[in-house]
Amino acid sequence: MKILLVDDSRAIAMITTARLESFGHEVRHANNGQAAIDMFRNESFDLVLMDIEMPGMNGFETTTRIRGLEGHEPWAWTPIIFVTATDSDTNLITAIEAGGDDFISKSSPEGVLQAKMKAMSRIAALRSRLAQANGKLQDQANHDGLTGLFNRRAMDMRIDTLWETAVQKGKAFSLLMIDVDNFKKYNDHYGHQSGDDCLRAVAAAIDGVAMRADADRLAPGAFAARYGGEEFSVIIPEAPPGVHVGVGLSIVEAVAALNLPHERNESWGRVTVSVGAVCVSPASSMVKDVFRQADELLYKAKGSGRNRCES
Ligand code: GH3
Ligand code: MG
Ligand code: MG
Ligand code: MG
Ligand code: MG
Repeated sequence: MKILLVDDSRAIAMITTARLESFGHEVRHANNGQAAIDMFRNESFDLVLMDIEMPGMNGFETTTRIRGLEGHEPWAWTPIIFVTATDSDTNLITAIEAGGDDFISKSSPEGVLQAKMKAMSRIAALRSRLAQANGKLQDQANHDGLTGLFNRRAMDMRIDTLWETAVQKGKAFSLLMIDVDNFKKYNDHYGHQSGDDCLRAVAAAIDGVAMRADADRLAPGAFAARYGGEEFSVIIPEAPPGVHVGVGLSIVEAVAALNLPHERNESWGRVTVSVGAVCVSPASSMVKDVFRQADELLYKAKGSGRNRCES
């Protein structure tokens, strides 16, 4: 285990470190509360052994502050065992209240610390597995399985936040709605499996345009999502004026440039998309209005021959 040892006494720290290292643990030492918090913020540990009496910030306060650090949600907590000279029930209660997990007296027999560390390492292993599983679930919940793009849910959630930010900063907000042309006919003609492959390729092309626009600082923060079925969207938060038009055109061109044959796509003969692109001031409109406007423009693009962007 990688252990953070917090103790103001250099002598105790040296003895404890030697003991723990002889059991194969890696030990880092902090000789006061603030140093411990700083180390904890920058590195991850499997266990913290925390002294209580220290000049300045004591062990309880240090622990409370460590537990309050961002990104240290209860399920991801690193176990903290208090190690102290005074063995009292009051200290145990305060230790747990402060966010500690266990308490041990400096005068406890050798094996007790070992046993408690073993118990804590089991819990730590469980916590880290939970954190991993949670991360994976989070990822799955936000991404579309077919294309790997953000899904509708993730997009809706991000929009709410981005919208608020744009309102606060007085910036414009852009939405592009993108729909594959005559895709039902594509499925009918080439089969559903090929339809899926086609959607993946189109998604990658759209994503590529959004990522490039973001990377080039042309449309900072631009991202693509699968809105549903054969419909995609691109959000440009804090959109510089006019940028949505260029991004929309680039998407139309990027998809056509894939040169995926689509015999039944009327005059185009290959896979194409239609785009409706809007840019609004969020202070004077609502999210649903932006979607309605983008839909109307998309409908217009469909009506005027497809393979184009209306803005
Ligand atoms: P338009 O140019 O007007 O958009 O015509 P369209 O045929 O593309 O539009 P329509 O809404 O009639 O058909 C969309 C089709 O997209 C129907 C549906 O089966 C297909 N589709 C939606 N999701 C998927 C998917 O995940 N995989 C495949 N292969 N097809 C899908
Ligand atoms: Mg001390
Ligand atoms: Mg559609
Ligand atoms: Mg449709
Ligand atoms: Mg379509």
